[in-house]
Amino acid sequence: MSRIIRVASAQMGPIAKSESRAQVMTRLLDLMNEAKSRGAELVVFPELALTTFFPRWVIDDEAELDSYYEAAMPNNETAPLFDAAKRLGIGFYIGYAELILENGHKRRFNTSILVDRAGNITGKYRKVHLPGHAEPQPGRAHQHLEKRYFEPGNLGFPVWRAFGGVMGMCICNDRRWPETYRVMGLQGVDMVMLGYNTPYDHTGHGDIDALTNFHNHLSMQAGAYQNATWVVGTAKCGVEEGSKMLAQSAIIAPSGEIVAMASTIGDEVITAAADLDIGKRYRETIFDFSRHREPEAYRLIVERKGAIPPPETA
Ligand code: ING
Repeated sequence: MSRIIRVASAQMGPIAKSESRAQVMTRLLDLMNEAKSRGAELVVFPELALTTFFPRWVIDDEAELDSYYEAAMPNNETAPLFDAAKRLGIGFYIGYAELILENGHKRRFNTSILVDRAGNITGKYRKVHLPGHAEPQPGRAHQHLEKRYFEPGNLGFPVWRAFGGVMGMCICNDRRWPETYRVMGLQGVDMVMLGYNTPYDHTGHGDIDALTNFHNHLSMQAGAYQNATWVVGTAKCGVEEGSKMLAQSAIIAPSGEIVAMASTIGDEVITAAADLDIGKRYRETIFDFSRHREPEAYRLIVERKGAIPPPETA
């Protein structure tokens, strides 16, 4: 019997700096209700879905910076989303800025959680690949200071048995790195959920930034196909505080095919009936890792951070 998950991607348009948690919550609840009305049992919200993408600015005032983080989850402002999930019987992925106190010190992560259909947190992930810089860069219209405001994630790439399958999470830039999908693929993941906030002016190189849309889907489609998994990628998009951000939220099958895609740059729900057994067929043939992978041959893939210097030319 096929394992079908009716999944929704709930794309969000811009969140203004001035938008309160309550105003954002209203939008999230509207999107969750729309997803439910279409039969979804799981909805994927974007990265940093509760606030504007604040790493585009230098923020020196600690109280102002802390205002973008959640010190607890759920909390008074976000509880309505958990209550709605329980009432509607729909689970969700949501990204947010996490602030914890550990041994009297503040630690900050770009985090996502997976919440089940009873409104309980099933899993947590903290973004590993932080793009951009820790120090402001001269000449940029918008900074990208995730390395200033977050630590690299310290939870690895776990997967969880939930929604009738094996579920995994990542966040935004993670989707560009093959290791992200492979670590979960080796754990038999059936569906990778991710949110993204992707500005069009990230690198400042016109030829690269002009391919932002192409590289977005290329990364997710390749990750899906090469690891026999569904990928649900949800954008926060549109022109947010002057920064133009990519939309194109998509639901991608283990074949690598895009089966649903957003067509606006605002709040929009897309859905698909994801047959998890499609991935199973790829894992039993082309990507049967136990039969076809040769780890001994991958000797250059060691725990290295940087590139391996090629041999000097003779
Ligand atoms: N944003 C972007 C992302 O990885 C980026 C940064 C944009 C990298 C364009 C490369 C090209 O989609 C976040 N938040 O990671």
